[in-house]
Amino acid sequence: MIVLSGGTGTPKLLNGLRKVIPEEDITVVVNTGEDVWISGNLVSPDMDTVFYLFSDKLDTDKWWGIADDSFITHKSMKAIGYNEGMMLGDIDRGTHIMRSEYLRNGNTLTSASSKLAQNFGIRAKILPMSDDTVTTFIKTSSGNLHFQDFWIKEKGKSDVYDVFVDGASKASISPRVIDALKMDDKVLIGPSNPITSIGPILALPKMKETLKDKKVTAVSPIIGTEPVSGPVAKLMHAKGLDASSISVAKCYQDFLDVFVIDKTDHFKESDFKNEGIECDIIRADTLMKSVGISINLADDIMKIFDNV
Ligand code: GDP
Ligand code: FO1
Repeated sequence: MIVLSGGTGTPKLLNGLRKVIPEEDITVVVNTGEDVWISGNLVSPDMDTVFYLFSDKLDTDKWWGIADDSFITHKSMKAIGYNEGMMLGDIDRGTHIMRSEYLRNGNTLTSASSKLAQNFGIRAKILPMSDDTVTTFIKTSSGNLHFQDFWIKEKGKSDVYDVFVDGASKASISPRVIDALKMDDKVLIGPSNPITSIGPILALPKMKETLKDKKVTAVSPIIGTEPVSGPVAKLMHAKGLDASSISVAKCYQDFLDVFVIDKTDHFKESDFKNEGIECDIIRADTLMKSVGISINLADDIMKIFDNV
């Protein structure tokens, strides 16, 4: 099973999936559009969230960083006049240093990531979507902001006029992702932000065409017109979409076989059909407030794949 992931909604589902199927059978293709160099090292938030999840280190209150990490270095630097913007934990920073050292020694991001996964004792394959630099910018009233500047420094408050994924059209899909897609025909798009988490993965040349030949199931990160969390509504509006499960399905309709919406979603199957969305619509409990709900959702998804 190949899972396309951002850094919050899909990791919650992966937390169930890894208890339902063997970890070795999971390949996660991770968004790197939010990566950023800070204090000399490459921070890759979505990759790190997935690493920490699979190595049982993740802070699952925030869904980023390491549980019980300290922030001594970050706070000491701030006290003498240097604000890193992102709160980098001390142990988390160790991951950034290792990744960056592997890169400085000539490794690709994919091989640096597989070394990290090995060091963490992870058996799932966790692959960055590309070895090339791809960066998501948010066009706002204060200029074009890196996603992290928009989300952390500006607290997502600016008006958003557009979102663009710089470097995507010239980037290549990571060779290990291409191999994984040749070997496996089941692709799950987790409940991640379709614009800033899944959008950059789909923006890579040949990705959408490849997905047309796969069995693709996606889970909505929006229940009816209510996002579970994060800036997805603002970002979808900037792309001319209203924030709804129907609009999420529209983002994927060229290659989507099954769309999983929440059991409480007020849209009916006919509402999707009326918008020209032809895939099967399945209802499930998608609000993953506990690992038990994540496990049940992962179970439901495995049954869907058995029937596609
Ligand atoms: P990011 O990288 O932190 O933006 O994380 P993702 O893109 O992976 O996840 C953010 C999206 O996950 C948001 O649009 C949320 O609405 C959605 N989300 C978060 N938790 C849940 C959940 O429990 N269920 C569902 N269906 N969506 C969720
Ligand atoms: N999110 C915040 O809202 N504030 C932070 O200070 C912050 C620090 C941070 C450090 C490492 C990391 O991997 C993620 C971090 N995040 C922080 C989350 C991050 O900004 C985004 O939620 C993800 O990029 C979205 O996937």
